[in-house]
Amino acid sequence: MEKLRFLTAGESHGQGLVAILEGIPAGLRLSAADIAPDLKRRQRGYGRGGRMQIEKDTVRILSGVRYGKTLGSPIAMFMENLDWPNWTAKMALEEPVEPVAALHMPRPGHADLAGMIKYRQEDLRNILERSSARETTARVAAGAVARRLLAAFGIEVYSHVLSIRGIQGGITAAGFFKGRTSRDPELLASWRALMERVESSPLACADAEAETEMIAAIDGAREKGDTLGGVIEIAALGLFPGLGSHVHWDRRLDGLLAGALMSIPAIKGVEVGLGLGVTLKPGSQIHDEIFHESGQGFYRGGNNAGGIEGGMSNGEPLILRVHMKPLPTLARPLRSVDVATLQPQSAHHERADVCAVPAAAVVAEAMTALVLADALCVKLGGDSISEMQQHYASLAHVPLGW
Ligand code: EPS
Repeated sequence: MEKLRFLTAGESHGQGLVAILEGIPAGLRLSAADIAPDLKRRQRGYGRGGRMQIEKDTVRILSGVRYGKTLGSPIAMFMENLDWPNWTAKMALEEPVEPVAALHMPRPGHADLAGMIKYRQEDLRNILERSSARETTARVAAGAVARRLLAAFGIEVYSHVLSIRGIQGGITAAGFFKGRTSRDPELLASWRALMERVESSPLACADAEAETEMIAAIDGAREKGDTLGGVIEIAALGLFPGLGSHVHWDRRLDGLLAGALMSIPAIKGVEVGLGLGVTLKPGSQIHDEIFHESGQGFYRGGNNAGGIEGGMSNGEPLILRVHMKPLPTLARPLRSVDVATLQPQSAHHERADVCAVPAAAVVAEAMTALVLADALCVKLGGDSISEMQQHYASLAHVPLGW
């Protein structure tokens, strides 16, 4: 990212998580209450393990805000691990007085073995604590701030679960907005209502019938000591043309989004618009024809491009699909090798989730929001919200404005 940057710190069972977000312009209204809903949403989902009964993620803003508004200085945030008191010996900062048993059986599909080799560690806890998806709590806090910035310019980011283990819901943002402009207030209102229903559903799925089947699949996987992955759809609305750029590889919005989303643990693929489907049809059936109407401006016959052409937003809804693998911590573990004895052994098992796709959807929203907020800052420039708003207002007056 060019204007925004963020770092996270913290181990899964350590004292807590830290996020530092820098580059948010001055003058954005922000309080912990703006971040709380996303932290809560990330803890959701049928198929999560016991840990989510312990944690009640809340954020303490340590810097970067005064009298309810950002200062333009780094925003530091702290989220406490409520599980920490149960881990003070195993995760002590000092040498333990009593020896603590090391973990020796790496899990196939996890960071364990490659991490142990890379960092020359004999206890796989030294790897798993940081590779745990607990870290995504800090990303969601940073993403919630980015979302506030986007909202100040009418940009909204949504997500929902499309499928679990191949069980497919029938409702997609791509289908919902097909051939209709997302700037239509009535259509937008019914999309928002749909997304509100998604929020109250156990798997964040828009299709209630498919969801019942997905829940049964998760129950079945839990009984077998197995785990399930799935697909998330992201939709960002209210974007104007020109975020990102065609001029260089590291300015292309699709590349930036794919990289950010692929950095989420367990994410194995990202598609934009029609995605891999573009290989199946000729160009004449793929590309979205261009129309213009006075008052309405430019619009498209469809949105196979998913809102991005030439590495830039084109003003249509941004549609992404994010593919998540089943989690590698299995209650009925796969075969592995004890790294101390080099003898065959079952992989390590700790308490974990059977399915975390609904949680990953919120993380995917956060990463999308951070990339879009960065692109917005690059496009509009300025160090304060009021400066950005002046630039934003001027876009409507250029001859090829939107
Ligand atoms: C995770 C294992 C589980 C999950 C965790 C990710 O944690 P624990 O080992 O404490 O039971 O709950 O996710 C979170 C803690 C979270 O906040 O999302 C793993 O091994 O990646």
